[in-house]
Amino acid sequence: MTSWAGPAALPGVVGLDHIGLAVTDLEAAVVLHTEILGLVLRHRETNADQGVVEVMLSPAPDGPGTQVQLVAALDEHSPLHRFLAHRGPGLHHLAYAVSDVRNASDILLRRGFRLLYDAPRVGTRGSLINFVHPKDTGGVLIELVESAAQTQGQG
Ligand code: KFV
Ligand code: CO
Repeated sequence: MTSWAGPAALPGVVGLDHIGLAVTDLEAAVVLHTEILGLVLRHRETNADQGVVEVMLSPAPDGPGTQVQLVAALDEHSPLHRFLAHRGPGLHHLAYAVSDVRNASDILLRRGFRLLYDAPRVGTRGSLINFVHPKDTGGVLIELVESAAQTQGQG
């Protein structure tokens, strides 16, 4: 029988925010996801701290829902550049929406997971983000996202 979250499980996971895809050619990936797959382009942003240019797309025309994030390396110092050189384009990370990224990170830290940052950093649309090391999570880089609306107490 499948068990639901027990008392020791991470609190405040409120959804699957986005799936991150590492791409080498951002414009070609945008064409694939919009003109061929029919997703809606929602947002484009450069995040120098993360070393990426990113595009957010949504499969739902009437609401954002879970999004697809295309991430391309900004330069050769980017972690994306390293990933693409070693593994090539493809699935890069899963981003869970959490109600409180500091709390979620602290809980995971106390349980022995490696968080990439001591304090949250700025992600898409002013969100606060942290990552759990993929070697601690079955080979999947997990991003924790607290949206700017949540940070401002609006959601
Ligand atoms: N998924 C799974 N495994 C990965 C991985 C990934 N994304 N990246 C690296 N690895 C594996 C890699 O294959 C290797 O395993 C090991 O981790 C170390 O890789 O068995 P192997 O081959 O030894 P390295 O040495 O290539 O990488 P490292 O220098 O250790 O860096 C890995 C990591 C996860 C620490 C680095 O990529 C990182 O700092 N990532 C966090 C920042 C990031 O990825 N930003 C881009 C997304 S920005 C975003 O999503 C935003 C802004 N947002 O708001 O949503
Ligand atoms: Co992301």
